[in-house]
Order: sequence, then structure tokens, then C-alpha cells
Amino acid sequence: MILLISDLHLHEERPDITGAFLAFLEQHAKHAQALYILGDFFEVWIGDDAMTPFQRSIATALSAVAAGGTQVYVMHGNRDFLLGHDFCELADCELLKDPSIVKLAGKPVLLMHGDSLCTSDRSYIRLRRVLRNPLILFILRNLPLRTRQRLAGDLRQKSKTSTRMKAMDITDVNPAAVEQVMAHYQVCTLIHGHTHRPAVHTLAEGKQRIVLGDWDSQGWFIKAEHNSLKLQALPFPSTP
Ligand code: LP5
Repeated sequence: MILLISDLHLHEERPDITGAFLAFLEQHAKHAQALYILGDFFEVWIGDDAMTPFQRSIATALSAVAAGGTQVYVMHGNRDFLLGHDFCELADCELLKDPSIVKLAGKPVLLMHGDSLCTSDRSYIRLRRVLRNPLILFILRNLPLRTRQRLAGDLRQKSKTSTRMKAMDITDVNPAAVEQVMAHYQVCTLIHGHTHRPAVHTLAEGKQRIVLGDWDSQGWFIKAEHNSLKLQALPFPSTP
């Protein structure tokens, strides 16, 4: 059995999500062959050198699951694309390229975070191009910690304001971009997160796009076993 999750946005100010994730590791991931985390695992990541005790504790929890035999893979999201090798070493996980093809439920499946498919969101795509430029990445990684914290905070704020003003179809994936990437990689199934709109979409020619939900009032995961891929909601454990 293989599990996939995305968009947990782990943050010390959301102990409910952290608790639900730790319970998920214990009850589900520990028994899985592999766990794929498809981006935005953390609310924001400004560099491995700035890892907080909270973020370290999450890495330790992942490494405990890995030590039990579950292979853990982490993909970058739009908020944690600075996550790097130091985190992976601590968490005993592997950084997965976006996009990646893996064999799930007996067929090749394309895994992505999903932000690069939101091509109608022109201002975001422009921002993404800037932030993912290797030279900019190098500069960002080498800025003083306080500057990175301020920049990340400013960006989050601008993003929240700007996203509220965008139409629903702008912040969703672009159907032509989906069609194009699936044709390019010759797959019939695409799994992604990012849009926070969990659903199983049936596309032309029997193709399928499965969208993982974000973790907020409940969690979401996909279970791949035998010949099936099931999207499931995960109620949060009730707090005493
Ligand atoms: O994240 P979410 O889902 O709320 O919104 C996204 C898009 N927003 C983002 C920005 C992130 O939320 C914040 C990124 C923090 C990264 C931290 C590390 C790097 C910091 C540098 C320090 C080392 O991804 C949002 C999309 C939405 O998804 C749906 O797809 O719409 O995009 C925006 O809102 C972008 C705005 O449209 C444009 C904002 C312009 C800001 C210009 C400032 C440029 C500064 C460059 C700094 C180097």
C-alpha cells in the first residue's frame, strides 16, 4: 500500500494539524510501503539553515517512519521550495522532482504539486518564474535570516490579499495545461495538490486527475493498493 498527501502547511500555530499528521504517521504511514508528500508540507520554508525546533521535530517523526521501512518522498510546493538536502537527511526522505512519474496501482501516474498548472494565474506564474530562477534561488538562500523571514512574511501577506481578489477559475489548474502535460508524459492519471479542491476528475479518453485536499479542518490522503487509487478524507482526532 502506498500513501500520498499534500498541502499540510505544517506550522507551530496549528497544533491540531500537527497532531493529526502525527496520528496519520502512526495509524497509516507506518504500515505503508511508501509515503509521497506532494508539496507545501510546511506553511513556509526559508531554508534548511533556518530550521526551527518544530520543523526538526517533524523531520524526526518522518525519520522514525522511514526507520520502520516506509520510503518517504517529499516534493517542493510553492511555499517550501527552499526545502533541501539537510532536511531530507534529517528526515531520511528523498526529494522528488516535480513532475515525477511513479508506478501506482499498477500504472504509471504523474505526480505534481500543481502550481505550475495554474497557467491562467499570470501574476503567480510570473512570480514563480522569478523565485525558481537558479540565480535568484542562490541569492535568496544566502540572504541573512532576518531578511528572508521578512521577505517570506511580506510575500505571504501579498499572496493572501491578491488571492482573495482572483476568480475561482484563475486559481484552479488550466485544463489545456493539464491536457498538455499528460500528453507529454503519456500518462492516463495525474495526481496533484495545491488548489485545495479535493476531487476525482474524469477526463476525456478515460483519463483521470485526482486532486489532494489541503489539511485544515480535516486531512486528505490517497491510498494506492492493488488496482485502485482512493481519495479519502481524514477526520482530525478530537482534542480532549
Ligand atoms: O500559497 P497560496 O496557496 O496561498 O497562494 C499561491 C500563490 N502564492 C504564492 C506565494 C506564497 O504563498 C508565499 C511564498 C513564501 C515562500 C517563502 C520562501 C521564499 C521567500 C524568500 C526568502 C528566502 O505562491 C498565489 C496563487 C495561489 O497559490 C493560487 O495558485 O494565486 O500567487 C500569488 O498570490 C502571487 C500574486 O499574484 C503576485 C504577488 C506579487 C508579489 C511581488 C513581490 C515580488 C518579490 C520577489 C522577492 C524575491
